[in-house]
Amino acid sequence: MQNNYFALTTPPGQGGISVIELIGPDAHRIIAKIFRHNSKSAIPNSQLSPGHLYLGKIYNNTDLIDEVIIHYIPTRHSFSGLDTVEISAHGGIVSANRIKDCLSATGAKEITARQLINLAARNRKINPTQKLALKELLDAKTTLAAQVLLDQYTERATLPKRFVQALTQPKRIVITGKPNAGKSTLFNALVGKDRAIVHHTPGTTRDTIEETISINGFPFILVDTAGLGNKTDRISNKAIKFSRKEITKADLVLHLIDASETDKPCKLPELKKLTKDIRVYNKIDLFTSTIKPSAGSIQVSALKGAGIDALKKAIISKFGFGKFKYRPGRALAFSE
Ligand SMILES: Nc1nc2c(ncn2[C@@H]2O[C@H](COP(=O)(O)OP(=O)(O)O)[C@@H](O)[C@H]2O)c(=O)[nH]1
Ligand SMILES: [Mg+2]
Repeated sequence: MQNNYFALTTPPGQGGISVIELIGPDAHRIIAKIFRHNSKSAIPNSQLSPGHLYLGKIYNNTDLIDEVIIHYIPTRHSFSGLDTVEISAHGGIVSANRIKDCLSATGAKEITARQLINLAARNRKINPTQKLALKELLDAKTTLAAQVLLDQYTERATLPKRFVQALTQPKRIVITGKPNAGKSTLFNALVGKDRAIVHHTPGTTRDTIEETISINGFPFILVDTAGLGNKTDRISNKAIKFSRKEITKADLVLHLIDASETDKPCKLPELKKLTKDIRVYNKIDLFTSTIKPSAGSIQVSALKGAGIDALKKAIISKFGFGKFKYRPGRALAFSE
C-alpha cells in the first residue's frame, strides 16, 4: 500500500503516552489489519466514526503489541490533508517501536514530524508561513519565541517580504567617508557605547568593526570602516580595500562628510552603484561649511549626539520600515 505514512508525534523516550499518526488513503484498511476492538459489539474498523475514541489492542499477527486508543480523523479535518488514524499507545520507546514495526510491515512508510508538516503544506492544509512557523516551533527555545511562532501559525495574515527578511537577516549599514569625518564617533553614537576607537589623527580605524544595533526593533548590522581616503590621506591601501568591499556588501551607506571643512563628498564608482545612501553632514556644532547640504541629507553632531534621532528616522524610512507596527497576536515575520 503506497502513499501511506506513519509518524511518531510524541518525543521518543519515556512518557505517559506515545502518539503515532497513521496517514494515507489506506489508513482504514491498515488499522483494520492490526487493531481489534475490546468490545465485541464494536463497529467494524471500516466504519470508524470521526470524533469517537476506540479502545482496543494492536496485534502483530497473533502477538499482542499494546492496548491503545484510536481516533479517526477524516481528510477534511486532518492536519495532513489525508485520512488519519491517531494511535495513542502506552508511553515508552519499546511500545512505540513495536507499533512502528507493525505499521512498517503493512507497507506504510515512517516519516518524521517535519515531513508530516511538509505533507500538510503539500496538501495545502497550511500555508508556507505556517509550515515554517511549525517547524521553528519544534525548535523554539523560549516562551516568547514559541508565542510569536504560534501567532504565525494561527494568523493567516503575513507581512510583506521586506519585513520578513529584515527581522531575521539584518540589513547592513556601512559608514563611510574621508578619514577624520567622524565615522567612528557616529558609529559609537549609533551603537550607544564606545566600541570604535575615535582619534583626531586620520586613519585610526584600520579594519572594519561591526555591531548589531536595533532601531525601532529592527536589527541592523552597523559597520565602521577606515573610510575612503585620497592618496594623500594617511590611510592604508589595505584599509581602503576593506572599506570598498564593505560598501559593495552594504544595504545602505551612510556617507559622512565633515561639514566643518570644505569637504567634498567622495566620488567613487562604488558609491555611484549604490541603491541606497544617506549623506550625513557631521560636526554641525562647528558648522562653518561653505557646502550647502544637499536635499535629503541629514546634519548631525556625532560628538554631541545632535541629529542622531533624525538619522535613525531617515534610516527606517529609507528601508520603508516606518509603517511596521507589531501587535502581539499579529503575524510577525520570522523568516523569509
Ligand atoms: N566637534 C566635533 N568633532 C567631532 C564630531 N565627530 C567627530 N569629531 C572628532 O573628529 C575626530 C575624528 O573622529 P573619528 O570618529 O575618529 O573619525 P573617523 O576617522 O571618520 O572615524 C575626533 O577628534 C572626533 O572627536 C562632531 O560631531 N563634532
Ligand atoms: Mg574611524
